[in-house]
Order: sequence, then C-alpha cells, then structure tokens
Amino acid sequence: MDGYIKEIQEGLIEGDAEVVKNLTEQALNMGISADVIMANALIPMMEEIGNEFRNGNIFIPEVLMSSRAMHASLYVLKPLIVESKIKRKKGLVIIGTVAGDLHDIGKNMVSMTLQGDGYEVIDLGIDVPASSFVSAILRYKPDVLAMSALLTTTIGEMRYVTQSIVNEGIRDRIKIVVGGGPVTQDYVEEIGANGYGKDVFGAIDIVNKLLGNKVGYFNV
Ligand code: B12
Repeated sequence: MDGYIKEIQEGLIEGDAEVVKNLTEQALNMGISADVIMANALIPMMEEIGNEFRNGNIFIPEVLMSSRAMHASLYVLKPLIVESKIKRKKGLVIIGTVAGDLHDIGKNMVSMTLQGDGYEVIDLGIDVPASSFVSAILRYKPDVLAMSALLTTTIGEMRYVTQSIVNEGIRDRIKIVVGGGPVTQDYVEEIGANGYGKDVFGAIDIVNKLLGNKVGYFNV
C-alpha cells in the first residue's frame, strides 16, 4: 500500500495529472480505499506543497499543476466517496468558497464526504458573494450553510455572510459551519456561526452534531 501512496504523492508534487489519475485507479484496484487515499496521500501532500510554496521553493504555476493532479485523483474517487452509505437523505447542505477566494480543493472534499455521509449538497462554487449565499438559502431552504476560506484576507467574508443572514431575518432557519486553513473555533464564536471543522472528518462530525445525528462518517 505504501508504494502506491508514495507514488501518488510524487505525482502530485510533479503535477502530473495523468500519472496521478492512473495510480489512483491502480491503488483502488489493489484494494486501497478511497478514504485512505484521500487521508494518506492527497491531504498531507497539499499541506507539503503549501509549505514549499510559502518557503519560495515552488511558485503558482507548480501549485496549479499539483491542484490539477489533485482534482484528477478526486475525479476517480468521487463516485466511491459520494456513493451514499444510507438510503435516506439526512439533510440539505449549501456549500461555497467565500468571495475573493478561489481555493476549492478542500471545499470539494468536504462536499464529497458530506454526500457520502448521506447529505444532499448544493455547491455554489468559488468566489461566492454574500448575496448569492442568502439567495440560495431563501430558494433551497437548506439545513446547513457550509463556507470555506483559505486566505486570512477572505475569512472576514464569513462574518459578512453571517451578518447578511441575520439582517435577512433568517438566521434561526439555518446552521452555519465554517472551515479552511485560517479558521479556528474562536473565530466561529467571534462571528456567531454554529461550528467549525478542521478537516473532512471534522466537517461530518459537526454537521451530524448540529443536526442531532451522532452517526459519524466511519460508523455509517
Ligand atoms: C492549492 C493552493 C492554491 C491554488 C488553488 C487551486 C484550487 N483549485 O483550489 C492557487 C494556485 C489558485 C492558489 C492561489 C493563491 N493562494 Co493558495 N494555496 C494553495 C495550497 C498550496 C493548498 C490548498 C489546498 O487545497 N489544500 C488541501 C486541502 C485539502 O486543504 P484545505 O483547503 O485546508 O481544506 C481542508 C480543511 O481546511 C477543511 N475545510 C476546508 N473548507 C472547509 C469548509 C468547511 C465548512 C469545513 C467544515 C471544513 C473545511 O477540510 C478540508 C479537507 O481536509 C495552500 C497551502 C495550504 N497548506 O493550505 C495555499 C495557500 C492557501 N495559498 C495562499 C496564497 C497566499 C495564495 C495567493 C494569494 C497567492 C498569490 N500571491 O496570488 C492566491 C490567492 C488566489 C485567491 N484569490 O484565492 C496562502 C494563504 C496565506 C494566508 N494565510 O492567507 C497559502 C496558505 C500558501 C502559503 N503557505 O502561503 N493557491
């Protein structure tokens, strides 16, 4: 198993989408689960790529290539992860990356795992303005709004969206969960959201908890 995980990681660093896609398929054929590929290969490697980027060892084009390779792997994993493990839909979640922010790898993973846990998810995409979040809530009446932000310059949008929901008079209709690199539990309390998830598993846990369903991703 370690061999495949390592090769996928190398493919991610090299930004070789074709190789990463093929290796992901091979790993699945060898019986390595989608959860393991995501948790052991994809997530730590993007962390590593982030460090390399911060330290000036790689630049935006390389990060974009790696991100493309990451999406190639997610494309293969998606049907396995979203294949609902229970028949009944547990609730409706609207998810999006806040305005000014283009990062969507983590959001897409959260969306896929929530679907895998039995939630219906409407993904508004990236760079979503507060007005679009509010319109989507009015239109679809979801149980949960999930927002993602990766930049210290964009997490403030989460406060603005939350305030817009309060101003619209619909705050009590929805639970708000937030996540992404700079987001913390303290920040949740500061902006008046309902919960925070550190990673995909934290996202599942908090949504299940807020909606009164204690069944976690691994237990379904
Ligand atoms: C890939 C990447 C890019 C790609 C994005 C491609 C894409 N399609 O997403 C590109 C090249 C476009 C990019 C651009 C930029 N980036 Co960038 N990027 C990254 C990088 C390397 C990885 C992010 C990632 O995908 N991680 C992997 C996923 C799985 O992790 P994640 O997103 O954190 O998500 C997990 C959790 O946070 C959580 N989660 C996420 N969302 C949610 C939502 C909810 C509701 C919940 C519960 C949980 C949750 O669960 C996820 C799964 O476990 C990070 C470094 C890093 N370590 O994060 C920098 C990073 C985020 N980028 C950074 C910067 C500075 C930029 C740019 C400003 C660079 C520039 N000078 O132009 C631009 C900004 C563009 C914009 N307006 O958004 C900085 C941010 C610094 C800061 N504190 O603000 C980072 C931290 C790099 C660094 N170390 O300096 N970037």
